[in-house]
Amino acid sequence: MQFLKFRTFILNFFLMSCILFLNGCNSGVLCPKGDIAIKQRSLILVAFTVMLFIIVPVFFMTWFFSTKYRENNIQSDYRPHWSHSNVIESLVWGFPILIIVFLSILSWKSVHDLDPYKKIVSNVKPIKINVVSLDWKWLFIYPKENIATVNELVFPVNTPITFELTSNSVMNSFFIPSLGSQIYTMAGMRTQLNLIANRSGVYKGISANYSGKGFSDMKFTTKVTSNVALFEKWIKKVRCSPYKLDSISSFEKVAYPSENNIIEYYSSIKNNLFNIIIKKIKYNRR
Ligand SMILES: [Cu+2]
Repeated sequence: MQFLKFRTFILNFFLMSCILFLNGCNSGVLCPKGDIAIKQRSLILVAFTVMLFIIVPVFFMTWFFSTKYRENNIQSDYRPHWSHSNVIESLVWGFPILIIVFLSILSWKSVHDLDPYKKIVSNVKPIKINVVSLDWKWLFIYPKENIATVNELVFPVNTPITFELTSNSVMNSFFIPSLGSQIYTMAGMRTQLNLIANRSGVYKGISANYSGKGFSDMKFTTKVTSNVALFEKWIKKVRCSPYKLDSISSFEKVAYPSENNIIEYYSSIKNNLFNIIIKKIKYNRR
């Protein structure tokens, strides 16, 4: 009876894991849709595998030593005066040192290679987008196109995107898991992030840093269009919006705290708005 129960449990557990593993991924860090995210995934996987070189032997040794040196094992030698082995000492120190050296080199190289501030090399001209985190929504300003949106980010595939980011409130973190690299937004400061999408699609964007009451709904949609024409069509659509962000007072209205905000379009923006938002906070601190 007990055994049957256990067998049902194992069977259910197995089926549940099948659902989990056969489901496949369609979003997130392990399912990258851009160059940066692909490199970050392989970094995660390499570091994970290297760490298994420690974890697996430790698990094995836990079992091995507890079996071999158990009290009722009469087959093994009893050596109460044994105290040192050069072989064990060199393995215990040497192996972790090798792994740390390897991980250090790997980290050093990838930290520079995947630096968010590093421009992405491409034949395609990058698109500049300014990001402002508000309570509790995201404002995206397209300075060249002279438009802005709330909670919707759109750009074409295979085009490097240069983000400049700031916050109009507390610290937040801008993160599109499918494209990699999260970066902080801070009031009165400017951070940068360079990303590229190699596949069109709709990806979710989140705030990865708790920022208060409306934080859990502070999400945005990232639409990567399959060509430039579709992106330009979208710009035209935004330009048809009756709403404008052409003054500080209109910006303050948008910045007023709200939760679970819908997508909004602004057909024109105040010149230099992004820099004004940064300076406003930087120089108005009491
Ligand atoms: Cu931190």
